[in-house]
Amino acid sequence: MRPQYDPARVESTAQAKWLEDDVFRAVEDEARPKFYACSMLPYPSGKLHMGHVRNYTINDMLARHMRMKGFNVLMPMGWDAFGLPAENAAMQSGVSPAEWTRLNIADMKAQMQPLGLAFDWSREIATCDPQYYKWSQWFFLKLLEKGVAYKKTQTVNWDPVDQTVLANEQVIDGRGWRSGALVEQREIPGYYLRITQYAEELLSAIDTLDGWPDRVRTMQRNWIGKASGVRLAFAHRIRDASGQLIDAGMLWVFTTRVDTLMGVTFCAISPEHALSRRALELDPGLEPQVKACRQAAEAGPATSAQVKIGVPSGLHVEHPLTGEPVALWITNYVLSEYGEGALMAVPAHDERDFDFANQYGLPVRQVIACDDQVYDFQDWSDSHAGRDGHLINSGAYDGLTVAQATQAIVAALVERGMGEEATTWRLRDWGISRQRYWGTPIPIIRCEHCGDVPVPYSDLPVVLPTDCIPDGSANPLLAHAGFRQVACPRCAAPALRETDTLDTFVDSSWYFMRYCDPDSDTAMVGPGSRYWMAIDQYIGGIEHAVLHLLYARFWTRAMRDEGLVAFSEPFKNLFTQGMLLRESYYRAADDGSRQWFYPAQVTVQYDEKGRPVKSTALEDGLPVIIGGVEKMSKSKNNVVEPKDIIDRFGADTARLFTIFAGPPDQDTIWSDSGVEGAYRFLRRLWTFACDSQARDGRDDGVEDVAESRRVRFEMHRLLQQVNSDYERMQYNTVVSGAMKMLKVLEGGRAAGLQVTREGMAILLQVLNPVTPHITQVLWAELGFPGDIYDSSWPVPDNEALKQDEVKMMVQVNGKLRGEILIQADADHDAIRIRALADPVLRSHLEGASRMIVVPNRLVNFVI
Ligand code: ANZ
Ligand code: ZN
Repeated sequence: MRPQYDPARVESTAQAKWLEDDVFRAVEDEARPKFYACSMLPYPSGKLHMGHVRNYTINDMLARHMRMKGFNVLMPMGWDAFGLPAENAAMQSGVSPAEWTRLNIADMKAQMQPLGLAFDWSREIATCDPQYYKWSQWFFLKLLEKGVAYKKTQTVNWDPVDQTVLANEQVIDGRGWRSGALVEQREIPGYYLRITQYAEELLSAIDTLDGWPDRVRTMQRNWIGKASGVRLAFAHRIRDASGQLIDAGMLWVFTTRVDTLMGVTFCAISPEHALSRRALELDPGLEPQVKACRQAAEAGPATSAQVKIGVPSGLHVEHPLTGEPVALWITNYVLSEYGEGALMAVPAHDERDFDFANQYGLPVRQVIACDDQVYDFQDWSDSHAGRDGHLINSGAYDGLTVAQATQAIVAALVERGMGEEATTWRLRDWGISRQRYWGTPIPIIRCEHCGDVPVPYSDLPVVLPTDCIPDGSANPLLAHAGFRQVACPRCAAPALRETDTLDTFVDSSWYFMRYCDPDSDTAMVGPGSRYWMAIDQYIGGIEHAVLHLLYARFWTRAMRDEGLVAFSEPFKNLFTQGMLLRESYYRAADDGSRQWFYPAQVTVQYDEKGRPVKSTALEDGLPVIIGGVEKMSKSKNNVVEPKDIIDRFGADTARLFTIFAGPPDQDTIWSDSGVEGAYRFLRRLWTFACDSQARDGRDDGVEDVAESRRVRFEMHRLLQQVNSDYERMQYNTVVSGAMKMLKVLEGGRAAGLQVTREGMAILLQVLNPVTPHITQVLWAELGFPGDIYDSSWPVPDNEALKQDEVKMMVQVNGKLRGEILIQADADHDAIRIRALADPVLRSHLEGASRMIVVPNRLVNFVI
């Protein structure tokens, strides 16, 4: 054994073995319990960053740990290979998105390889592979047959200069990111998936996801946004140009607080509402203000913090209970897609209405009071919005509690035919058409005679041409004659292929099932998915907590209803890892821009608590602003390159540090000294192994029995702790547990040889999932049997955990009276007998009726 730890050598030795024995290929085996551990598939940006290292190490630890516990483990990897960045790169570099993506995948895979992750690469998929997206197309057609997929017009961001549709993130301050042109809203046709049909089920099943973080479950609930309330009508006599009453003379609104109906001081509608359009016809002078509302509404949902604007429409509606006229306002804060696209405003009890009323001087009428308190409404905090008051200023309803009033008012509305109980959802159907090139082609052919014709199943996949280089203007497929011009599958007349592609969220909604049957060309999913699914542990970032997870849950149900799978929830357990952060430093230029410094370019002074207080640049000694700890980002020059760390210290150190740095589910600050500490620990481990091997050779036979017992006790106690940390995925304390184990072994050199060897085996095994290379090589060097990654996970030995005798304090009525030596974990009777056997104690114990025991430490007799 070499006396020096040489990570490069160790790591290539270990990896050569995995490759040669194809160790991580997962094979279905009904006789063994399975464990499917999966990371959210990465976008092949080409650059592996430390965040990836952390995520995949977490995944890897789980997979290796479960394997050693006897599970048949699957840990696959693949690529979310469609999407906008490839098109942007193509514009800059002239390389086609297909080529760019292919190179990036190869690059990223090469950067992952040194990390020693136990992926089964034989199952690798890329979503841009026709063999994969063929099945997304196939399933889309199935959904279309069933009516779960359907077509309707949608509003999109249209760049009039580039003649292209823009994604929301490509619109910056209302202008196209490339052309700078003012973006228009256009209505164009697109395909939708009826996720709303599954809303109730998607919501109620959240309760069963007890392996998910609570905050993600809450985010899912909020996104689905079920609200129970009342739909009610304000009557009106507003007619359209042809003299017809608009909406049969009813303005419908949705409210969750019908008890506040007598507090309504105006009604509000969105600019898209039919009555808004009529108001504009009647008074064209409203146009500029309505347009401003429309633009403000498009800029984003009006949360209570956002500006609310509005204009009186000049129209009135009638209060359903009092018949009084109520002014109708057109505003930006009414969502056209929520509820009825209209609301009854109760400024006294709804904050959004309150802000708006204040701004436009509209009346505020309090109708709910607690303890008869009347509010002065200087600002919102003076008011009361709760449901625990009773009614005032509400005529016949005065004095009723909120619950009673709700019942009574609903009854009155129902009787008049002016209202009913109703449920509204925030969730909208999922628009899946993207007017982009680099995505899964939507398998539809547009025929002049037959309309939209589905591509016959036998003609799938519709292969995306890979020779296009987008230039930022219209979708290049429009000009691609070879792709676009086809014969209509129905009437054979010349027709045009759909050029829209599927939202990349479609690709990521079921890739994890495809890993189970990656090569099947006769079915979307097969026997593999029956064996492996559902995923036992899904791992990914909190940024996907809403859309990706919701879409995948929906898509899985749609597959279930097609008879393809037998389960509804794809992810039994979900782990959301934290981000890696690092300090950032900058100087502000006169134009407000920032010049970012690398941490290596500055010196920092810290206060006594270790907080950075002052920083100067090395190059000129002048001050630099401390930008705080931020997510690692290239633009802020605070990225750590995995390659640099691996080259200097090896992959085991990189893995060890990113795991040790903090709880894996929390954001963690990177520290260079931490990396060096991790490296030193591995060197110490190596040195200790060398020493113990040398000692093994001598087998001196000297053993201090008490010391042996102490070392075994400590090691098994730590093993107990580490095991429970593994179960909770508290991997950072797994590492600190292993560090303590090494200390115990180093300090216990007088223990017997067998005890040291046993301890060493435990230490190598618990560290193996974190640092698989060094532990594997040492395992072999020290002559332990078999391969460490197939050894069985160590269990604490109860014998070792028994402490022979412990000293217990004896109190009587809380006063210390003496102590006894007794077998550890003795029961109450044994403790009483031992205490009574002591002549001094016995004299104090007369009449003792009760005893309180703190195990192994203290007993208190109560007289
Ligand atoms: C009167 C009222 C009084 C309301 C009150 C609330 C409190 P949430 O609260 O999110 O569950 N609303 C209805 N339709 C809307 C639309 N299209 N755009 C914006 N807001 C709309 O949603 C229900 C409440 O949101 C409804 O109850 C309505 O305001 C408002 F003290 O009606 B409420
Ligand atoms: Zn046709």
